[in-house]
Amino acid sequence: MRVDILTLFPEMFESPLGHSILKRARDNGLVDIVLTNIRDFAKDTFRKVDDKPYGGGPGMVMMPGPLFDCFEHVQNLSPEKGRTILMTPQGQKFDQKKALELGAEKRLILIAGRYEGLDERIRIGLGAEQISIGDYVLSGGELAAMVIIDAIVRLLPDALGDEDSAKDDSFSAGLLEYPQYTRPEVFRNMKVPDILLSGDHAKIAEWRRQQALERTKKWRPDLLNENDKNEKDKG
Ligand code: 6GU
Repeated sequence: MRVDILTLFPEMFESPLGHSILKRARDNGLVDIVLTNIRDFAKDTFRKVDDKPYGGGPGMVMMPGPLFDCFEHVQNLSPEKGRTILMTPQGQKFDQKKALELGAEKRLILIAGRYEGLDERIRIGLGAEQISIGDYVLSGGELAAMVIIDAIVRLLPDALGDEDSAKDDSFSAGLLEYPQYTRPEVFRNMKVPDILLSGDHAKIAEWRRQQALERTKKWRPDLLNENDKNEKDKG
């Protein structure tokens, strides 16, 4: 899969993309992530990409010209048309289901803009879908783009060392994760549940399912309602 990112701050992506699972996925060719600086498409000698809002008001607005030129350049870097996504708090809320859906695409083009700042003609002209990572405002779409890339890439086949670890994730089954333990058996008077030491794999699986269900009821009951709704939608 190929992911293009259009941003004014490509350096922000270096560390998250250069470590751990994302680094390995890139090194192994599972995902090709290409950063393009929108400022390289500014037309004047000051490399200006934003201007004052028509009608007045605080802040600056991202100009449509450089972004359109940048987008057209990026789109032509590969024959695959791709799915274009504008990172914005006005977008559809991103979740695990969306991560799976986007992970099935051959190409994504993510545009990381600034909040008080996209000329409306960018949204309309590019016909981009809009995605938000939650109901709060970030200073720009960069962090949000990194969040969705991380969530998508770790779901790609072979991105994780252990084949099964993504399937068992929180949310994949619509439930929170069951509690995990490792050595030592007793830590500060807290003991690992006996069942996990029993070697009875069927009983362990049933215990884990039960724990996941209880924790979801207690901490995120909204997820259970969400699952019920999805079941009803299916008929
Ligand atoms: Cl995608 N962008 C910005 N600027 N703020 C956000 C967001 C995105 N998602 C939540 N808050």
